[in-house]
Amino acid sequence: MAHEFAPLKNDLILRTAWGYSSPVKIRSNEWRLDSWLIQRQLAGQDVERAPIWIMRQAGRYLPEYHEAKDGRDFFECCRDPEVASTLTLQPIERFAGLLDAAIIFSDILVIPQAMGMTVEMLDKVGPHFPEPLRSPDDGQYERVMQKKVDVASELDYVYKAITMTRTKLQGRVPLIGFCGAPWTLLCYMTEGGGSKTHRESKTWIYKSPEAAKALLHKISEVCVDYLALQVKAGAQLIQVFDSNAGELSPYTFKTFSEPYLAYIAEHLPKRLQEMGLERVPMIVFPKGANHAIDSVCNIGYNVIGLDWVIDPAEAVKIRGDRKIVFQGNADPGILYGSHENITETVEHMVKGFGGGKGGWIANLGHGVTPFVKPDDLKFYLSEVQRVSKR
Ligand code: 1CP
Repeated sequence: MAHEFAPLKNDLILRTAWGYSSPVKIRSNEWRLDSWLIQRQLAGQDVERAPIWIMRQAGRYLPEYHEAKDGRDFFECCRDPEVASTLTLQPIERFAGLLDAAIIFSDILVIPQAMGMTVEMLDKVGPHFPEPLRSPDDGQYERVMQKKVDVASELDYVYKAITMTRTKLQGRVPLIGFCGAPWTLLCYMTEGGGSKTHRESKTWIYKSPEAAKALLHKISEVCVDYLALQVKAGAQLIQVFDSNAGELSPYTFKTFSEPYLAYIAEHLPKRLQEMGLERVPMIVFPKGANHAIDSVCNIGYNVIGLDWVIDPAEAVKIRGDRKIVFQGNADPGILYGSHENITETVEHMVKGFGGGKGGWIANLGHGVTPFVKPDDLKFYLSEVQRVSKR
């Protein structure tokens, strides 16, 4: 039984108390406008400043994360809805009033787990698959391809965590659900973890392209099922993380990544409609694939996440008058810098995205990295608010 989030009476009361308007229909019913800053921004309304959230805003750089985790295994924490919702809320509480969204505490690698693969999180190493997919002829590939993936039961704990988090949030900020993009997940499933050379994933696409495409298609179907159930459980926006998009050339990105991102953008709204649910804004983050911004603007996402390797003004020029919102994009490394340099970076970024008026959700160009001091992130958040205010 998948979890269903029943809107809280409090959501509306609280938001009205904070001076926001009540929900109305917008843009020929594309989705319901909730009156949080991000949603108003996405609806093309005039907003008072840029909304902001940060990839990996929960996690290792926060002392309270280590405290709450208390030495437990990472995936064990993901599977415990009480713990996952506590971890999701930590940055919202620490940076109260400075973050405009929460992102559910989980990982992109829960999909390979649901597809029957074992994934461990090794301390100071990262994800590890004891039995990665090594060739179309090995039994593991066959098993993964044959398995009927029941994301409703396999990932039930994620939906429970989402519903619990919505309840605990009490309407403070909207909640983002997410999944890994098919290409990025294929990399982890074939490499067995992170990789510098991408030997295995490149062997798959250049030696066995048809088997790789079959796997990418299968992952895409699972992503749609999984995201739809996250929305049902209460996720109000979704993000697809293609963290490894930059490993592909412009040509191979068109073959092995973009069509599968497009599949998700096309099929998720259809699935939600079949389930009697309203569509939610969709964000895609094709990290390192700035060559593809022009075409990714046309594949059905509302928001494109940008890494820091492209200048905001350049991205805005590529977008032209298309109704796409950008998200990003300061170098996460700026948080190791001085406050003067943080301010300078924020000023440049705000100017490049055209100020806080519209078309931009502030973030970093990738997740916040370990050893960042929480107070330096706090300074970044408050500078974005200050500088992007009209
Ligand atoms: O305690 C620990 O050491 C675990 C560290 C950790 C955390 C806190 C991992 C291991 N994953 C997460 C949570 C996580 N992962 C979130 C929710 C928290 C939040 O964003 O606030 C999200 C959205 C992810 C997504 C994720 N996992 C991505 C895509 C985003 C990105 O950073 O590119 C990827 C590639 C992963 C794989 C992964 N999970 C964890 C590690 C160490 C890795 C390898 C990549 C990496 O080092 O970031």
